[in-house]
Formats: sequence, C-alpha cells, structure tokens
Amino acid sequence: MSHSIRVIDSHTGGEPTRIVIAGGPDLGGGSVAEQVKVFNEQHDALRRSLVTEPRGWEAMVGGLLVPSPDPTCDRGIIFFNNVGTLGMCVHGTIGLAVTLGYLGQMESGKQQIETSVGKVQFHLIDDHTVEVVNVASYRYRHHVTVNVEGLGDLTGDVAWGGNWFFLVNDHGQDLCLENVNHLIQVTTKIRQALAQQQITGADGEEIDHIELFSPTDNPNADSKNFVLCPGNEYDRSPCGTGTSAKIACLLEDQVLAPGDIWRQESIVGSIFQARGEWCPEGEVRKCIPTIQGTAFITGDSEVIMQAEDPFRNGMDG
Ligand code: PYC
Repeated sequence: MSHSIRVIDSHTGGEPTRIVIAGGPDLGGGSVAEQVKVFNEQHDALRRSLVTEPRGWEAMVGGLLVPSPDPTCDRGIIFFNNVGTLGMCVHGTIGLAVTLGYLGQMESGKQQIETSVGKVQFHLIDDHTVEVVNVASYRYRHHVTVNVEGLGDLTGDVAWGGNWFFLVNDHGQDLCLENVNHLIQVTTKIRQALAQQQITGADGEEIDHIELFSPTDNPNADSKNFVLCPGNEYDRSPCGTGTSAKIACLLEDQVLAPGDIWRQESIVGSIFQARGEWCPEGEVRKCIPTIQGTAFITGDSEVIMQAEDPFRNGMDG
C-alpha cells in the first residue's frame, strides 16, 4: 500500500514552499484554526513526511489547502514547517499565488484566504510577482532588554506580523551569508533567553522568530535582515511576517509614514517591497502591511509514502 500526494514546489526569494494540491487529509471542516487543531493532533506524521528529510528538507514550508467556511474566502490554508504549524507565512502566500497561477486557477488575479490568524488577500500581478495584504500587525512592546549568555544585554521590540518576532537593530553581528551558522547560534540564544526571562508576545505566546537588522550597501534596499524561524532554520526570503512586524515598528517610530515604501533585503540578497496603513482606531494601534515579492515554480510532483518505508514519516518515525 502506498499513499501519494500531489505537491507544487516553489521558492520565494530563495525560501522554499511546498503546496499540497491533492491527496491531503479531510480535517472535518470548521474554521481554519479548528482544522489546525485536528491537523496537529492527528496528522503530524504527514507534516513531517512533507517538509523534512528524506522527502523534504528542514527549511521547507508546507501549505495544506483546506476548505474555508467563510463565504468571503476562496479557500483556507494551513502553513507548517519542520517543527509544527505556523500562524501566517507571507513568502508561502506568494508561493501559493504563483502556484495557483501555474495551475490556471487565478482567473480574477485576486483571492482572499483564511489562515489560522486571520484573512489575507493576494494579487498575482504577473506570473511571478505577488502582492499580499497581510493580517493586522502591531508593536506589542518597545525597547525590551533581554540578557543573553555570551552577548550581554540586548534591546529590541516585540511585534506581531502574523507570527511573534523579537526585532533587534543593535546586536554587533555581521549579517552576511558566510556567517549564517554563527547567526543561527546567536539568535537561538536570544530566543532561549526571551523564554527563560518570560518575555513573550500577547497572552503569554512564545516569541518564536528572531529578526536582526543591519544597514545594507544594496542601493535597491533600505535594510538587510536575518530571521531565525522556529525549527532553527533561517528564512532565505526577507520574511513577510517579519517585514510586517518591522513595518508596524517603523510606523510607530515615524520613520515611515503610511504608504511609504520599505525595501527589506534578506540574508541571501532577495528583496520584499512593503508598506503599511494604519487600521481604523482600535484598542491596540495596528496597521495593515502590504508586501510584494516574487516566486518561481521549482517542481510539480507526487510525493509517495510506501507503508513499508521506515522513513515514510521523516527521520523521526
Ligand atoms: O515569509 O512570513 C514569512 C515566513 C515565515 C516563516 C518563513 N517565512
């Protein structure tokens, strides 16, 4: 007995996405947040088989298309990586839009999807270029100091962009590709220190993404970043949820005005173009970020899981 699943692979600014097109499980309907619960409880082996070795690799982000009960949404999506599900993933949404275009399923050029953390719109501008209107984003805490083993006191902001981020400008690290292993170690220590010192997002939620910024000498970008994702892989793209968190901070600091463009470069040199608009007044001041990036199809295949394969669910069984 074997089970096969059709996937389309793409990369967005170097960061891979694997969208499950057919053969995924029935999660019983309900909101996407409810379906995420079923996916986590009953289908974790499927997550591992799709995005970890030997069928995937640790940096890959998966997207499972699911129905949405919301009549304003075209579909729902559950994003996941090598260690679990993600709230939102902008590079994955850019990959989704290009994938749907490749499949001839983007007739109107625009769609709205339901994620576990809110509704997101995307617009396929051409075969490769996509604009994503992300979930409302905001700075939760300003100038938070954390003591990090071997690094001393570091100060950053805690912000939401569809996932929780700790954003640090002043860190003394050289953000270059040759330094990636060291940057992973440093940002892992920062994440551990935040957890130990009980510095969290709203409602005690774990800050699972760490984002370092530096100036760039690329004339087409305003800043360069390095983003550590849960699962200890770094984002090859500029990280759209991280860029959304950055936009919220830049608007708060009045470095950007609503509508101003911010060009965020990733550690591999890919660029997202972003802007934000304030939401109508609410309890917490939030903005709506719009992120533009490009993606390219890299594969269209059937992933096969043979029952007798000891590694059908990844290396962890
Ligand atoms: O682009 O939002 C993003 C993202 C999150 C994790 C990896 N990429």
